[in-house]
Amino acid sequence: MGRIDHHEKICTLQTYLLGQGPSDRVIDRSVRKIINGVAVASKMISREVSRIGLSDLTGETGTINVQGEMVQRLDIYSEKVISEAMERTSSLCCMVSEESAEILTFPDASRKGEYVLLFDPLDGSSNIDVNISTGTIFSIQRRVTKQGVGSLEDCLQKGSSQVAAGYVLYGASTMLILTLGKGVAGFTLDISIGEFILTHPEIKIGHAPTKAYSVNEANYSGWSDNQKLLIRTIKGLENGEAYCTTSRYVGSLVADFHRTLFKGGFFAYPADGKNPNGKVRLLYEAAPVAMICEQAGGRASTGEESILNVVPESLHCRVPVYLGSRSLVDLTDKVLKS
Ligand code: FBP
Repeated sequence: MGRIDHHEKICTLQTYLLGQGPSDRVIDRSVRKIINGVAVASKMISREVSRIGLSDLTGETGTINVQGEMVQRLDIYSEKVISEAMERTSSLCCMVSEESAEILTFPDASRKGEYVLLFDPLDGSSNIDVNISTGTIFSIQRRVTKQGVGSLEDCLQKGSSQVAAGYVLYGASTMLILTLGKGVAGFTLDISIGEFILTHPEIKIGHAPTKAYSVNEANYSGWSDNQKLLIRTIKGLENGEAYCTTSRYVGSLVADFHRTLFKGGFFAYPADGKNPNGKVRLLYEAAPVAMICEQAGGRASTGEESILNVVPESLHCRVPVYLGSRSLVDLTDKVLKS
């Protein structure tokens, strides 16, 4: 009898959301439609990312977005395919995208939608044309207003009320990491059948012996004394005891967080002279990643409070980010408050 092929026991994203996988929890129909919609759009983005250099989606559009960043063609393509997939779900009252200054709504569908999607269509886009990993990050909130098209009130909710959060990593393989508030699961895209297959049913933050710290040290001169003390302490320069024995920095939040999730360690984007509130956006970058991190047994802090407790001030507001293994984020809070 031949080797049993793993795929004969496959659990796809759809079957997982229908409670036919390891968890028998059936997810709300609208949330299922939204997550499946993001999954379909991310397959299209994955195809285009893997064809960079071959397609006319390479390079910049020549326009600057609300963040003051040069917009890449793939940023716009990614926002478009996600928006079109979401319109077909009729489950959203509105959306917030990193690439759009204002709230996005659909003329007809928005009225019926019970949820809000907040997303970064292509994170790390400055790495696209050098073929380094990028990603799509998403957060789903239940609307708070009663009816009609969604409003600012529906968007500016704390991370602690997220119904679901996830990201898709466009790396050596394309992976979707998802939490629905009860643990974290990972799915790998099998391009031979075009399905996200459950490959990591229960992700817990890693405990690799050689933990990496991940921060852009080029910003060091703009850090406060306590922030400098924190990084020196982690590197063992303060008392000779290194908490992390190596450093890694890709410059794509999704890629740097994914490694931290699977191997343990520490990722930070502190506030600094250039970025007084840090660089990472709260609603569609920090909050979803923080929910995944904490659901996997890690911690996510601004240095003052849990990222999930921060009250958003505006659609594109930023927060300082310190996340990863509990012990390292506990150390962060202790040093930064000292
Ligand atoms: P976008 O690419 O979505 O704008 O995200 C910003 C980002 O690229 C993060 O992914 C990453 O963590 C950070 O900026 C890197 O910033 P820097 O180049 O300043 O280190």
